[in-house]
Amino acid sequence: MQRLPAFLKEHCTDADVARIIEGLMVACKDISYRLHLGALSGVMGSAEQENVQGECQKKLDVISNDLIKECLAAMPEVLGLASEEEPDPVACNAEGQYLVLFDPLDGSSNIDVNVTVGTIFSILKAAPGASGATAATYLQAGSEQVAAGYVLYGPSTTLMFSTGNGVHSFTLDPRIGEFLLLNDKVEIPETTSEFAINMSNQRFWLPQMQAYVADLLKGEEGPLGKRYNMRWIASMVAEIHRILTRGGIFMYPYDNRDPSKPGKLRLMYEGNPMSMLVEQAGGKASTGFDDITAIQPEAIHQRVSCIMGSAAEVSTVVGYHRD
Ligand code: P6P
Repeated sequence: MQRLPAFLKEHCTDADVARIIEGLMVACKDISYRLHLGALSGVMGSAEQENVQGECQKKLDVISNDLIKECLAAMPEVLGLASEEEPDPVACNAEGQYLVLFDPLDGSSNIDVNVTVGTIFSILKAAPGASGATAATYLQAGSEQVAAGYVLYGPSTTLMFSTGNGVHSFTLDPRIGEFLLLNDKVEIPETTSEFAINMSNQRFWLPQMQAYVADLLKGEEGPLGKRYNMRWIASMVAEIHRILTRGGIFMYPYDNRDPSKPGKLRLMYEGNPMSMLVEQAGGKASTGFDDITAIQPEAIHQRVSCIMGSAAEVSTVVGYHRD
């Protein structure tokens, strides 16, 4: 089974991007090791502080963020970074041409109950002369991403990424510390009967989303004509990994609990990278009204309504929003 460095050398035309992905994996292998020690690592529980999102940080949120920052700051290819756990962008190396945006540990509310979490990353190219410390440098549409991926810390540690020529999956062999190629062309089935959404928010959704979910719950007798199954892990990386592996639709749609937030998930380092992966694997990613990767960002931590997965099912949901 091909090792990640050899695969990148063969398939990633941009050597700088290849080096950034390889460098990121050094931090992710360290995160994987600490997570798989669980409570023995002594880093479970709350960090007793909040991040810029107003969310209570776990100790491993802070540790993971620091590990990734340290890795990226040491790479001459990296001009700057933006993180869910950082209020502002962080300049790295003036000679760098790339920007790395990441959620160091997505789903971290699951850590203390031993449920799968993951690191999500997005890579953009900086405009010539841009500053890594300025938010405007990062505010590019998802269609501009040169690479995107995640590392899933589950029963096994899996890397899924794309540099624009399909989606590739790897599994970490902890005996040798290498990511080994599993599938060089990951594809999402066109149709599905499996949906993922947090049903407790049903009364806060737009009427269009309420109508779609009501119809899919009618099963074979309803207008969608089939029985659906439901999953909700409360860890986007785990949901998207399942969908990339066997199909499905993931939805964290707009809800009116806080009108200032058009969704819970963050566009730049959750919505965009996951949308690139889903689209590269033959799926679709929409807000219900627009393609996620077409959105022109206005702020690094802005939120977005996410509906993504099997193309035919996402098109059905978009149809409910447009009719
Ligand atoms: P809820 C994790 O906190 C996250 O950002 C995503 O990974 C996940 O899909 C979602 O929030 C879960 O949200 O409201 O169901 O806890």
